[in-house]
Amino acid sequence: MRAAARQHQEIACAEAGGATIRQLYGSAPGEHQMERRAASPRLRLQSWPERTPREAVQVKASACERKMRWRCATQLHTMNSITSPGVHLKIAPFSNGFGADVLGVDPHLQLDDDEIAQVRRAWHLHSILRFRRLEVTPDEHTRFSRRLGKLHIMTPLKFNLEGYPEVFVVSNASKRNPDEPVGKSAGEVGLRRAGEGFHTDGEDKAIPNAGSMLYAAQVPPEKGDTLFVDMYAAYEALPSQVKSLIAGRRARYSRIDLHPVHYPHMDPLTPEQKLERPDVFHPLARAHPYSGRTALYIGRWACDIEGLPVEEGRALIRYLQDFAKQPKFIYTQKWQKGDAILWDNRCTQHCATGFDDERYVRTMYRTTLEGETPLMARTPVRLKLEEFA
Ligand SMILES: O=C(O)CCC(=O)C(=O)O
Ligand SMILES: [Fe+2]
Repeated sequence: MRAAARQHQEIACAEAGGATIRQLYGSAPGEHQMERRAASPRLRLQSWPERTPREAVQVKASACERKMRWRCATQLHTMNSITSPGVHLKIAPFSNGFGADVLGVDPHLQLDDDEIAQVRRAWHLHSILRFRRLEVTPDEHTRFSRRLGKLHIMTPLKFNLEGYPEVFVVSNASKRNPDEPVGKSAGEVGLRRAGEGFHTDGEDKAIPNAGSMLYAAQVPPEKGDTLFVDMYAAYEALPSQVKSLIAGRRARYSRIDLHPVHYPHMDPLTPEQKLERPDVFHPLARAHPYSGRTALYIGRWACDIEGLPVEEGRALIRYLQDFAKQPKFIYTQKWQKGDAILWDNRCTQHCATGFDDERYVRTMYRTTLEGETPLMARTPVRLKLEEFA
């Protein structure tokens, strides 16, 4: 065997040869270690399809090149947007490039076409954009969002703002007096305690939402933060064996199976609602249609993994969810009234955190952008499970 071919085989072997899923996760991150379970003796992971050494090198080189190009583009964009004359907005990235402030923006979000193009570019580069000191009406909020893409109308309609079906309301305010929390009685103006658990909007639908823009109309004096995860960074940091393991694989998302788990306090789904929310399958390694980068795509409605025994799939999902929750991937938004965050659901996850909702009111308005079918990322090595003969 030629040296290069042997080396290639050794790499494939080191990444995949004979390892069980349990062995691959030996070093689970964070405090939530994956439940230890007996590894199935029938599973064997092998590299597939075989790549020639030349192909393997090419794939690695082009991935490197893409990363370099992306870094250069990010830096150039940042420099240009801060210094170029004639560009109205300033894009000030947060310290690690995940997230950026949009400065110099009109408080009513009246932007010209160049500024919209600038916002769109910055959004694709930084994944989340923060706008501060806005004073937008629901009309201005929807008009601005619509310039970024087609708007999605959330169902059930009862949580949307009256007269504005495109504005979804996250709130614990009482309908009788919107300055008061609803407390234990019924009759709040929007969906209360929405999104408490890491997720991406619409992950349980065949066409998840591309983005969302959340505007803080009323905030509590403490807590009620929103956490955002950089899922590009999470993907990039995954051990190579895990990247190989998830390559080409899809998770099953099930509102039907997980509704009782995530919403035990709510009514069970009706047969009609179940028909409206059938299970869907999405790639675990997702290619962003505009940046071309690969993000880890996993959220709280993921149940198990196509082609893996149920328990193995669940363990892998738990591992990936815990991996993504590491503080190093998280930006915490501490809301002030008038803040808005525009996020990209294709490469981030988010999670609302609690506050004293019997004492304070928190009212957030969200517009939601229609998305596209998630793209499977092309990756250098795919693994398939084989049974021992
Ligand atoms: O209220 C929040 O912090 C976020 C809620 C949420 O998940 C959403 O609006 O998509
Ligand atoms: Fe959400």
